[in-house]
Amino acid sequence: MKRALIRISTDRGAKGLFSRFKEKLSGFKEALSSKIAEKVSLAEKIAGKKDDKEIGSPTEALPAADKNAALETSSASNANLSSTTLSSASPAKPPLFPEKAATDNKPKNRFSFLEKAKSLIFEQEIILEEKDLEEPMWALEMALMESDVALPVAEEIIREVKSDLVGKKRKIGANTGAIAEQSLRNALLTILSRNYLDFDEYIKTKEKPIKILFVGVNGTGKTTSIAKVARYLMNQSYSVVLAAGDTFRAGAIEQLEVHGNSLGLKVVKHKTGGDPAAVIFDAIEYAKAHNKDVVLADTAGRLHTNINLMDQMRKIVRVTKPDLLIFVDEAIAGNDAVERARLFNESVPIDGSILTKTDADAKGGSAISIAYITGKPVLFLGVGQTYPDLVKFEPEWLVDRLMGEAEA
Ligand SMILES: Nc1nc2c(ncn2[C@@H]2O[C@H](COP(=O)(O)OP(=O)(O)OP(=O)(O)O)[C@@H](O)[C@H]2O)c(=O)[nH]1
Ligand SMILES: [Mg+2]
Repeated sequence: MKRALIRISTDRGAKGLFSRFKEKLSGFKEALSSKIAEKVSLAEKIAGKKDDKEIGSPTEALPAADKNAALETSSASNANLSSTTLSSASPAKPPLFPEKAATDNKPKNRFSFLEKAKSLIFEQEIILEEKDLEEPMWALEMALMESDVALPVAEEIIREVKSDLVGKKRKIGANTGAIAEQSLRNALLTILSRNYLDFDEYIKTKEKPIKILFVGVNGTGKTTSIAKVARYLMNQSYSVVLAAGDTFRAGAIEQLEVHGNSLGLKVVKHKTGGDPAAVIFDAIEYAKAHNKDVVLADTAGRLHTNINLMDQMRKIVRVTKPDLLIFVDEAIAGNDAVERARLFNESVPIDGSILTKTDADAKGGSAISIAYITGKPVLFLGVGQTYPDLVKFEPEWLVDRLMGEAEA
């Protein structure tokens, strides 16, 4: 099901969007294509020899070397057996090396041929076996690791791709790369859809005022994301109040006020150094008194290792009981962002994430990994520095860009 998306401007840093991820994937696509090409050419070789022998002959689909061996074997057998598998065979000639022929005349020749034939082409189709995928899977694993996809997520993607490719019949088409792409696309969609939450539906159905708290490390884009989400909600006719809960960093209250003024929103604030829990509590009371729909609360940036600030965060959560605790981090931080999300989530369970600066992210690993690792949905992606540069997270949108099928 396609949902409406906010359009992103195309003029801002979008060129680099996941460019490295796409580049790295080409190794996987090439490895799979060349493996398929190898199988196809082997099959064609066999098909070329097919006319030589009658249907029903066990030699009809053998590679040249096996075929000769089998013919030799059959000829040798003709001398001893009344029935023959090669009805068109000319009167039996003595084998050139009778001893060798006798040794080779074992059922294993035919069985190994049958095994091989199984993996070859029937009616323009190819069946890939697990061993065919060793090289392509290695290339895929490397691509995912180099794109900062977290290890358990990379392993899951590889499992998905493998189970999709192994054993199933694939039509041989002109574009073998499409097989690789489709399979990876499905795997990514499966993984990214796992923790999906429809933010719009949540806001629509949740009792008002809805309290949303934004947390994360310094400078990742919390305050900017609050302003973007405020505008996003206002566009859907919701009323919004901002809470200046970052009482720690100099200038943080003023920064939120600038956004409040631009958007025409009430900003509830105390003085710098005040108690953030009290500010946010006041903003909630204000929203209740004025029938506002949503409170968006800013907080100071903090590292999970800062015990005092993490205690403060727990206190804010205890006092204000947010409906959504949103972890904000920047996509460009890659594995670090994913690890920080995991640690925040362990300290105070989050409800979802926003990944900012996706517009500058060439790798894509954090966007692929963060929901899987935290078990909580990605709600939005930040794709630039202005208010409209916010995309509601949709697995299809992200996969289209990761796979290079759409430009941001
Ligand atoms: N390119 C880009 N820049 C962004 C995005 N989101 C935020 N920024 C920029 O990141 C910088 C920091 O943003 P803030 O919103 O102040 O970050 P913060 O997390 O509130 O920072 P602290 O309050 O200091 O912890 C600003 O220059 C923003 O313009 C984004 O999606 N893309
Ligand atoms: Mg801030």
